[in-house]
Amino acid sequence: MSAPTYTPLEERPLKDTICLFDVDGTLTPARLDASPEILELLQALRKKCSIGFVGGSDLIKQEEQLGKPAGVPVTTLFDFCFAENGLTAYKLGQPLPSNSFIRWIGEAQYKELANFCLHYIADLDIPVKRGTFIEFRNGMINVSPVGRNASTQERNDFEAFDKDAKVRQKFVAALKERFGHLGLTFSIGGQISFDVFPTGWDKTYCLQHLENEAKKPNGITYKNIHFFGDKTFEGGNDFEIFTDSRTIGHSVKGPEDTMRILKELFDI
Ligand code: M1P
Repeated sequence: MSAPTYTPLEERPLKDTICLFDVDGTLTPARLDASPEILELLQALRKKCSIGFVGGSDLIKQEEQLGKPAGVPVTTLFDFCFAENGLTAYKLGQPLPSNSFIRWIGEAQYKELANFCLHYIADLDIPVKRGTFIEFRNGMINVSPVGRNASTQERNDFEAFDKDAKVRQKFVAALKERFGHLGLTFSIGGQISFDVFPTGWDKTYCLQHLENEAKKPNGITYKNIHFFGDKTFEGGNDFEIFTDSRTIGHSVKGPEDTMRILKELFDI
């Protein structure tokens, strides 16, 4: 595919409508590439309204799953690209204001938080400890009592151990007690760790970029924000934006289902 040409946003038939898509499990099979069919359908949809994606991973991952299979930069395929839930954002290929965890929390408070975690881990009596107990990411930190260098076997062992020992649950309770005033969310999602990020930095974060559009000269007020996601159940990472009063939520079973709903809704 060569870089798609597009009609200016304000000249599209449904100019106050945008379709926002989760990536994994919605536009692509989990962790795999987008199919030519869905990429083509998205460009047909783009003739009618604005389109965007909102993914939890960084832009490199979305480039691999969406841009690479299309053979063009991912920022040319969508009007709005929201990586890391919108902390990194592009409109028509141009960057929008970005944000980061460290900018939000500040060095002094971050140091307190990191020191607390490292002391807490040092005092933990667990079967195995490896390395990288705090992973510093752009939009969050990831804290692991066993350490992110754990092998697959060590991961599985820790997960099994933690089911009974509740190491992570107790760790999170201690953090909430000590840092409750900071407005942080602690999320135990995987096998060996938990994520720490500012409350509200879920997928709803990207909606502020759309709201900002309305404030620009001749900017568009998006009255209909359709969101498509597969993890829309409580605890899933699409839940907040799916249930947000600003969006019209669609729960999908996979890319084929997304395509089916789009064809029905937009006659494409
Ligand atoms: O996607 C769920 C979690 O997956 C990983 O967790 P773990 O290493 O504990 O299995 C991490 O990438 C974590 O950030 C993420 O929430």
